[in-house]
Amino acid sequence: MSIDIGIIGLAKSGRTTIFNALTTGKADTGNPTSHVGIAKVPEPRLNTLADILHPKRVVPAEVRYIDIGASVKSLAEEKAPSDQFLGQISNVDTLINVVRAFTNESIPHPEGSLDVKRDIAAMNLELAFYDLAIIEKRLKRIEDSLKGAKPPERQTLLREQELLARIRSSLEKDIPVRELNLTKDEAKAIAGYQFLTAKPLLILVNIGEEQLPQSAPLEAELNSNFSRPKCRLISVCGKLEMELGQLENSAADELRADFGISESGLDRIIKVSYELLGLISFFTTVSGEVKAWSIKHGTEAVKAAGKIHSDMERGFIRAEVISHNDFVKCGSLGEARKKGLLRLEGKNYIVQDGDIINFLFNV
Ligand SMILES: Nc1nc2c(ncn2[C@@H]2O[C@H](COP(=O)(O)OP(=O)(O)O)[C@@H](O)[C@H]2O)c(=O)[nH]1
Ligand SMILES: [Mg+2]
Repeated sequence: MSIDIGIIGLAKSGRTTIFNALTTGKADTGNPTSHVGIAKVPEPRLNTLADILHPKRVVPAEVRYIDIGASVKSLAEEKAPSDQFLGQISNVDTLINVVRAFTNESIPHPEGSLDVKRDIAAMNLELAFYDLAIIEKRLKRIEDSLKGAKPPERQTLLREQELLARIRSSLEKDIPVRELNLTKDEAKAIAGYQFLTAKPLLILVNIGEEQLPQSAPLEAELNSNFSRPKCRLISVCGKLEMELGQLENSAADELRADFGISESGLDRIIKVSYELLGLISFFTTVSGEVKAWSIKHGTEAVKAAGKIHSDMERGFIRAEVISHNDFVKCGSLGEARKKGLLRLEGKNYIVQDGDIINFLFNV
């Protein structure tokens, strides 16, 4: 299971540019189809481990970015362009909405003028509209099914009808599904619908190079309007990040410094996406490979093992665990064992961010 991040936005907002930057890809920005690419998750602790252990291979975690070529609006309409787009957008774990803030006379804005707030609100509406269309269809079906339904099935249908009606009235009041405090059972009941407003949302304001000096106050101002639960907003210069991605690291750092950017915009995008998704990293160091893995905060050791291999989950015995900090202090697993810092944990141990784990299993 990989983490999938879907890139949406109005036309000419810079979606494909951002996609290229994130995946060091070379997708044609003039081509309105969807693009799929892989990016390595930046993780400084992985490099620290590599410096100590000198492994044969260093393997970062990966995420998949999908530049959804079609507009969300067209997907919500009856004559959807293709099932491929629908499948792609409904299966992503989180959404990035690219909003245009850069000016470029030769590339007209589809709405005729530049207005960041208007465009953010418009996309929020499109997402809600998409979910409402799904709800209407389902409610109609429930009504039909209720006509001939026997008691036990009837109860289930009525419960779902009530839940969907409640979600519909929230959406109509501009409250996305991700902000509803649904119970575990309710969340499970609607999981299959893959509502777009249920997914975490990163609003990515795509600024021009000349706006970089004002990016902090711009972000602060927009955040006071749009930051909500499971929704974050940051600004990035997509075009510059794409160019930086084509350079050697040292040249990129130099250029970034010239622009007064302290942190790579791409690193920030993935960091915030991870926070939105509640993801943490753990590490394995077996057979000459140091690897980083991403899991949801709160995952049990046995499930983390399953992330690596189903055999490890099935035959799980115990996990040898040490925190990244303790390991760095000790400098080797032998020393850590001597100091008693290598812990033996069972199936239900909740994996902590930065844990280095050796899974013991038999099959
Ligand atoms: N000046 C400037 N142009 C940009 C920026 N980001 C994208 N563009 C240009 O805007 C056009 C549309 O970008 P594209 O990524 O294809 O947008 P999409 O339609 O959302 O996929 C392209 O010609 C890009 O080079 C930016 O930050 N500054
Ligand atoms: Mg595009």
